[in-house]
Amino acid sequence: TTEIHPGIKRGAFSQLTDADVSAFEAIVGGDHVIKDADEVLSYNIDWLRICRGQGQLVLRPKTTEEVSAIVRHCNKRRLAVVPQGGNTGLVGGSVPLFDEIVISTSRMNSLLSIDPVSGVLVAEAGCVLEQLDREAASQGLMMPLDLGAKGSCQIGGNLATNAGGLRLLRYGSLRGTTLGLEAVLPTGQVLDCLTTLRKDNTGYDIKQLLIGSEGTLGIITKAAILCPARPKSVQLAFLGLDSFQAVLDTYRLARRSLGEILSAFEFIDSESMRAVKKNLGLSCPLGEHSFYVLAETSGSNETHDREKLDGFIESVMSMDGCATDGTVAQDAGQFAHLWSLRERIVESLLVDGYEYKYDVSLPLADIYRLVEHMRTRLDGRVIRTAGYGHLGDGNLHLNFTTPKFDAKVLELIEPHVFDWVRDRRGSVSAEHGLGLKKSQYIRHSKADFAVRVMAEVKRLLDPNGIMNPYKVLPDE
Ligand code: FAD
Ligand code: S2G
Ligand code: ZN
Repeated sequence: TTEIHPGIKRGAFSQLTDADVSAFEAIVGGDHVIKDADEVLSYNIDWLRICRGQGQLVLRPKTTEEVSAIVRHCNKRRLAVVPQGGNTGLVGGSVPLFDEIVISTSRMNSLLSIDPVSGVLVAEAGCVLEQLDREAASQGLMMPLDLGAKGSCQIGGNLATNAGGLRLLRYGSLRGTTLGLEAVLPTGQVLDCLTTLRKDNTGYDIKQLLIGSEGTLGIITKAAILCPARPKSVQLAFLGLDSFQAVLDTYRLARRSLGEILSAFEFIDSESMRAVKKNLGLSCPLGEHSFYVLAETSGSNETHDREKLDGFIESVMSMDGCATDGTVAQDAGQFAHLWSLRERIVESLLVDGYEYKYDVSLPLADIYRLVEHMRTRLDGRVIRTAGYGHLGDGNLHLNFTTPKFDAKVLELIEPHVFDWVRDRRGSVSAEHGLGLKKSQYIRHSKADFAVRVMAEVKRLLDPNGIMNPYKVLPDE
């Protein structure tokens, strides 16, 4: 972290005392107050292993009441805290920067209810996404989001980061599929907005403030999510294309010919594919292409869906300069393998060494121009410049790798890449949030007055600034 943020100073928070530790033990029980340095270490290091904090204490509460009592104590004592779910966040938001106390939601993992008729699932924040999707499947439902991190990320963290993922194209964002939530505010007060109603137009929709707040406005403890019916038929086409224009033309065709059953449209460039093949030993069923596309359909009638998908593939293959190669997953194994080529890119890039990650929204026509521009700018300085992502959402994942952190490479990338995005009215963070790493670029995507209103809201809800300090809002 010091490599990335040499300038940030520890805020005027209290230091932890033995009396604090005893108070926490009285709240959650000694077994759930972690002081052992080795055990605490993993809670201080982020998934990318780039950020490493100096937190000395991890608390693992079981109930909302315990979270409330902990936060009330911390607020009174001005002890800084960082909420942590699955710790799969990619912007340094989930780990301490200095000695903040980690409040882990991992023990708050009860599924509270699923209504198979309305599709409403109510769960505690610490439920792992994949676990909830399994529970939903048992009722003929599915979670409205899917991420490569599903095996570890928790629904509380998904809400806090307003995670997008592979299904957003079809099911929208959590802002639309979250009906209610309960949270503990930085003063320790419990905010109960846990409705399960689809319509409730009574006053300001405060839950939306907490969604995407990355743990800076409170700790989400429960959520009510609207789950779609689990599709009876899911098909996956994997195409090889030789230009980004062909990727755009194929997407246009997919929207027109697959229409309502299109559930995901992801692209992978040749550098990304090389990384998963070389670094993870995964095989690609197609030959060498400049781009690969995964087009997934989810519907209720296999014959109908296959007919539409076959028709789409035929038109794409017959269109000049479009896809030159393609295959359709024939069974669950092939389906999972094709998706792993996309979902494991981030893991494959980590094998190169240090990963500089950029998650941006851009007008579709600009998406690959940025990759080519940066590839030229960094020519010879990096192992790889990889471009892939959620094309349907206009969301590019642009990653560079070097054997180890290189300050000169970072200087070549930032702020240039963010200026380039800002000049094309894109967003410097499409779905991962700002966390620690990108907070100083918030004004590249938000007007100054809007940032000032955010700071007012933060001051109102967190008067002592103890909730995940140094994150999201620039540290003025
Ligand atoms: P954490 O990493 O623990 O925390 C993330 C942030 O939320 C932190 O700021 C933390 O303080 C805060 N937080 C956590 N829990 C709570 C809570 N209960 N209340 C309040 N604040 C809380 N993200 C996407 O959007 N789309 C993707 O496609 C995607 N794919 C990924 C693939 C891989 C392999 C990996 C490693 C990550 C991916 N991510 C993706 C990023 C990450 O998984 C998401 O941001 C996820 O939502 C984080 O959930 P988490 O439980 O791990 O949260
Ligand atoms: C994805 C997470 C990993 C990355 O794979 O969709 O959101 O590489 C990303 O940024
Ligand atoms: Zn993503």
